[in-house]
Amino acid sequence: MKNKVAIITGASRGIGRSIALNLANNNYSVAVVARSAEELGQVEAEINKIGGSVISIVADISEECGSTKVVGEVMNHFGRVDLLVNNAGIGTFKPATEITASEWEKVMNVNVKGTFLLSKEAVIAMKKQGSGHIITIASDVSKRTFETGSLYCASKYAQDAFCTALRKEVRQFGIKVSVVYPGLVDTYFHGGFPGEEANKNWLKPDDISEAVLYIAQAPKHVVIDELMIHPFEQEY
Ligand code: NJP
Repeated sequence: MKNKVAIITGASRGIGRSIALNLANNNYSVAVVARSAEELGQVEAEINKIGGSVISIVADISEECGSTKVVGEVMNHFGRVDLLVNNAGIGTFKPATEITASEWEKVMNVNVKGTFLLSKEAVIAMKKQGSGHIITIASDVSKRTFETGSLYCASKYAQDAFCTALRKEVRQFGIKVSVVYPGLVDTYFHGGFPGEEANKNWLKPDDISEAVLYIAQAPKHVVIDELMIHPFEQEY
């Protein structure tokens, strides 16, 4: 069977890297996207090593030219896009009175505008194909809030709302929209390094990539709209 083609944003490390490797291991051709060329090159090399089909695209997904570049290069190289994983994301955690306007814009631009821009370009391509799947890595804080989380939670609520509305728009074109809501995952996201003792019971990136694979591989007549996933020890 011809490989399906997946775009994974934020694939230079953490959850996105694991999703890219897992999809490549399961016969997807993958386009890995992030800003850091060097880290992206390492992921590309890892996928080549396992015999996968991969291109890496250096782009800032919060810019319109970045998202058009990503989908344009994927269409040129692979001729189609079956799966978009909106994974790239950032966070700033502080009391609302200490958040600057530029911090607000930066987080909203990556988490919300980036998801919108990539999804828009992917939907245009998927509509022509009559099929496709968009999976967004949102957060459990798309559905709850916490102190110092006003900016991050606002961005994840908005990202989720965008995806939920998009789901209603694109079902008629054969396009599925799924959202994953992770709890704590042991990555670089929290400012430290993966593997620290304090995070030993957190989810691992591979836990999320297994969930994404499960969602992506659902039969044609099935869609997993939402998947909430937590470390067993994390209260929700
Ligand atoms: O984070 P990290 P995670 N354009 O920091 C990329 C959500 N989440 O894997 O551009 C393009 O290790 C960045 O690459 P680079 C979270 O909100 C996490 O944990 O080279 N790419 C890197 O590859 C996010 O949506 C937890 O710097 C951009 C990647 O994004 C997703 O999971 C909990 C970019 C970030 O890797 C992945 O986060 C939760 C841009 N403008 C939700 N800006 C958690 N870890 O606990 C960043 O509920 N990237």
